[in-house]
Amino acid sequence: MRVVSCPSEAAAVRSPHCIHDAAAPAGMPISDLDPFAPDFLAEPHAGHAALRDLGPVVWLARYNIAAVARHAEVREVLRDWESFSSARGVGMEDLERHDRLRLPSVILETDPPLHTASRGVLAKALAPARMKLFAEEVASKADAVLDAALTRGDICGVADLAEALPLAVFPDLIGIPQQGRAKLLPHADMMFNSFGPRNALFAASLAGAAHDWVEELGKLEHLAPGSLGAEIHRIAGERGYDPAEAGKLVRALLQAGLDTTVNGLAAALLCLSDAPGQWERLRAEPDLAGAAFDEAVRLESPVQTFFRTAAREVELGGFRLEPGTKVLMFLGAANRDPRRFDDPDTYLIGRNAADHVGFGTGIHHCIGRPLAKLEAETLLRRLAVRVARIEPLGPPERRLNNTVRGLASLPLRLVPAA
Ligand code: OVM
Repeated sequence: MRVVSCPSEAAAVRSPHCIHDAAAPAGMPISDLDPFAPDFLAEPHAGHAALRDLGPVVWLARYNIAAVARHAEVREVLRDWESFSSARGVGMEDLERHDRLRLPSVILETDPPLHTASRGVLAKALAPARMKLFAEEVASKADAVLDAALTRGDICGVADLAEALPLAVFPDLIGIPQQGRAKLLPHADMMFNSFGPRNALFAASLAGAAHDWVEELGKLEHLAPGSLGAEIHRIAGERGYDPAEAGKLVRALLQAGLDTTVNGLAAALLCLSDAPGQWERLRAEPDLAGAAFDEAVRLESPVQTFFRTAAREVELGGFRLEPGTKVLMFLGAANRDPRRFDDPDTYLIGRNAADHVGFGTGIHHCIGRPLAKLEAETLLRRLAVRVARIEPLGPPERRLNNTVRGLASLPLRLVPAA
């Protein structure tokens, strides 16, 4: 990595996708790394270490934005929603100055009080205590997915497990029709690319955009009676929402809840197949299934990055940021910060990783986490009981995305338990 030291040099590395014109605050370390370049996304850890080591805040000269990669500062930015606003967008663009490419999310890209109201509806529908309503259905679908995988023996961990269970569970749970479900993952891929710059990855994923369809699906008339989607409408209605606003909450869940869970599960399968000792530990103690998932989310951080915008003049890491400065948070780098975690690059299902930021922290922390945990914990627990060994059959392939660290394929051999 090259550290750019003078402004004229910095101008030379400006990305063609740069949409900001702010200048680095005096004295802030400057980097010319492009964290959205394919080689960085494929293998981000050396770049993350370099960014952490440059300082508590770094200026990214390619995009004219500030960035934080250490655990302490990522946590600080996530928790100080008054200084670091979500309402101006949690992607690269500043929604006050740039065209909005995404449909406005009424939860992800809002601040209190609007955020508080939206959050309250989804929090009630997705409360941890409600997850037992779904436990039996998830367990029987997990066993069906495992039946099919064990029949094959040699499988793709992504298609046959990590995608298979959430695809069997999530759309039915929300209550959407069968028709068109294949659009959900490509649409999510486009959505998560859209938080980054308008680079080639984003352009290629635009073909998967299904905005009108996802918006239509949020309407009560398309949602099965008694489903989670219908329940969201019911709770929202009680709180004075009109049906169109309630539909936006269902849409947010549809956009955010599938791809993330798929890649969290894929991460867990990757970690477990790469660490036979940890797999043996899980087999001996299947109650560690939830911890095995959580530790994989720490290590792989399926959601790698989100942005905030300085709402006013703010101080961060000893520097003063101008109002409107974009701040890129490297969740994945924070989760491997040796300042916070011992042996940070090692998958250890018994570690206490409680304050990792893979699900965020503060008022925007992942609202779907209880549901993701239910799906992942159930599958990993049944896997630990029913499978003796889970072995890599070849190298996994990455699926590159501006936000999501994911896999395209994960060749595995499953050896059934006696
Ligand atoms: C939303 C949304 C979309 C994508 C991701 C996400 C992880 C939220 O529409 O609210 O959060």
